[in-house]
Amino acid sequence: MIADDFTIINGFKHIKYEGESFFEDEMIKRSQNYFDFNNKRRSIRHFSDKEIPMGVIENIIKTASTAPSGANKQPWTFCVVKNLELKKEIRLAAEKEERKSYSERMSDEWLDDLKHLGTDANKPFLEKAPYLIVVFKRPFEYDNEGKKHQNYYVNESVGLACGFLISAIHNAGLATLTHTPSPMRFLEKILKRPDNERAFLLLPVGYAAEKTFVPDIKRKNIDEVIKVY
Ligand code: IYR
Repeated sequence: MIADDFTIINGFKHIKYEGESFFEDEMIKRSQNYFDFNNKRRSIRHFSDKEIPMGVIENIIKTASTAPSGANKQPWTFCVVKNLELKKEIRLAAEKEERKSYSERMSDEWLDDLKHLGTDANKPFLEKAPYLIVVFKRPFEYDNEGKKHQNYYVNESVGLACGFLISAIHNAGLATLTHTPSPMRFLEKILKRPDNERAFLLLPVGYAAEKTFVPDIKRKNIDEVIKVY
């Protein structure tokens, strides 16, 4: 006899979906509130060095790790850097790449597009923020015999996990910045990551510094981003 709280598909156990659903009025309220909350999220460049409990960082990363991924391979590793010397080493290496990017690699149009954000090659937040989360993608895995196995939709999967991560950081009342010092190979070296990992994104995490200013920019209007068929 098969119990009604699970079933077998292709020989694999499937359990009951436990997702919640709501009556329409509740759904409207919740979706509006969630938007209002997310609409307050901003990327910031000035952090306080105030401590954050490691348990919060763990919860944030557990949330990121709930993201969907190709064939459920969860092809990501989140490195948490709190060590001051390591943060400094990362800052110096990132600034070295960024100086090259700003002076040689980025086009005039790109530099022009960045002007209103007030960015430059200096990245003091990489030392100031209490934590750096360095996200690595894992294009393949090794099995116990050392044979390689590809992961699937790795960029999509890790991009989604980063979205969840950023949202969880905001939910905790903390702030971050999606920092992409390019090229990012130095992060693999400094953190001594295995050869199946590639740096994907670098996120300083902390409280916003007191009186943080952010650029006065607007999100696109709903009519510009939605097309209903
Ligand atoms: N990676 C550089 C440049 C940069 C690029 C984009 I696209 C931005 O939105 C902001 C900055 C830097 O972090 O300064």
